[in-house]
Amino acid sequence: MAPRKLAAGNWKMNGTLASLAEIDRLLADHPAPGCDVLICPPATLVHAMAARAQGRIATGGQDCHARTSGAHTGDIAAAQLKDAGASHVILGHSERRTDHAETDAQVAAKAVAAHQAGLVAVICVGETEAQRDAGQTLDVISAQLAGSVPDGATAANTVIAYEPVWAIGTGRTPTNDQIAEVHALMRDRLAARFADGADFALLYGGSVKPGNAAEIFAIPHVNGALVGGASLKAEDFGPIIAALS
Ligand code: G2H
Repeated sequence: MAPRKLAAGNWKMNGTLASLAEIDRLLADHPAPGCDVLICPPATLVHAMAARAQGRIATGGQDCHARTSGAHTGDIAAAQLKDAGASHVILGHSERRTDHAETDAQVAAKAVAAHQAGLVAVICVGETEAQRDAGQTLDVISAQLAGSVPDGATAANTVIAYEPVWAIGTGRTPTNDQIAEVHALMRDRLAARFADGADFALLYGGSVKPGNAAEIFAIPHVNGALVGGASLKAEDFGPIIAALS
């Protein structure tokens, strides 16, 4: 099995029920995309989005708790996301790692919970600018993969997103060679650890937009993108989906 191509949108803390009109526009403009399409809205919109998209666009959460239930005010269990209609969940996004001090071990525990609930875990890794400047990028990515991806991961239940922290929402992107180097490393690491490591979908994320998507998708081992700002409007996300299709 070759890795599946995936255009994933991360709405972050943006959007209201009115924003779901973008789903209608995407479905009208791209009725039969040549790749999987996923949108991860705020938790408040997961159920409504899943109902609106009717399986033609997958719906995901942006985080889940490692436990299945209990006294964890404000948190959401993986099974609750599944119950609301989600099929995926983003885990270990750098904004979670920074804002909530999430560790690799916590991300791995959340991924186990996601898998147990039947969700695909979209696990994010990425170096800071200081780490890149210090020549530590490959070591950082290797360590995050080793620590954040649980032993039960398979190509069917896990997607990896490489998101350099310094490229997120900044308009800056790595060079094609820098993306290629990290994606080749991730492929090697996954293939060394998992029987189907060659089949995991590997996404690039960080300031992907219509103008740079095709170039990024041409890089070896880039199987799609995790898109933030440019996923909010169909007029931006649509061309990215088309570039991957
Ligand atoms: C990186 C990305 C989406 P943006 O966080 O995960 O956001 O495309 O806005 O840089």
